[in-house]
Amino acid sequence: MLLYEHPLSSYAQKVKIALREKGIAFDLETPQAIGSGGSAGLFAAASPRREVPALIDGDAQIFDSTIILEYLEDKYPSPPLLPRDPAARASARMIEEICDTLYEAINWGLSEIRWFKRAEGEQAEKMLATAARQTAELQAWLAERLGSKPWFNGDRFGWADLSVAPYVNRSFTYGMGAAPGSPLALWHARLRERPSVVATFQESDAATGALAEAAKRVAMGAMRREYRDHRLEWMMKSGGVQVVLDGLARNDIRFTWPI
Ligand SMILES: N[C@@H](CCC(=O)N[C@@H](CS)C(=O)NCC(=O)O)C(=O)O
Repeated sequence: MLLYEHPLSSYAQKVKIALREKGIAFDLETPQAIGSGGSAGLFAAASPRREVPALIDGDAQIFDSTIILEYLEDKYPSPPLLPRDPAARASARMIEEICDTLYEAINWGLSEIRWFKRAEGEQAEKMLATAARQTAELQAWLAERLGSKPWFNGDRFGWADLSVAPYVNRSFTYGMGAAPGSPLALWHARLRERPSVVATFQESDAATGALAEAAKRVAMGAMRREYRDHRLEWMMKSGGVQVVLDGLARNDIRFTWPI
């Protein structure tokens, strides 16, 4: 199995945790020109939006983290990552949906400010404050779903947990983690003991250094950031209308295929 990924992609992290939990051997490759929209070859054929993750398994070419998780669960049902109970399965999927769309967009917006320097000074401060408030609201929603259970999935770690993991972990690295000693913070500490998660977060931490060059790479034309669906909405609703207009004027942002 070959997984096209980027170690900083939360979506790729979900899939790597699942592969490791299931004990499936896989190779990793970061597609050339990822982040520019100009990728080619097998990756681009497998992933028309030119987004990671994409999984190649023999003749099967699968894009989108949720669809890849479903494929893995269908093909390798043991150990199961989804709970058995229909309501618990629906709960796992709803948690994943909120994290992949609304939570991810906040983290992404924060990286646009912090690493890509899309906003600075007072504008950046305001946007950071908005992101902090939104993050706290989503974490409160997640804490309610967790309740007194050890895992979002129930008694055992699973699909719901690996779907929350990259996003809440990123919040901690951005200084927007859950309050120390809170159920969500204790869940995060338990999470960070699992070998599947340790390996995945180590890969992400190792790649963080390259972000120092992010704004320079955009200015050089090596990257055109994908302002898609929830990410674009986050910018528009969180004080970044000018960021979008500037990016369009400089042609260093792009929308999703097909243009
Ligand atoms: N819905 C997709 C989203 C994947 C996605 O947006 N991946 C980003 C990285 S986090 C990407 O590859 N973007 C293309 C680019 O930046 O060029 C999934 O769940 O896999």
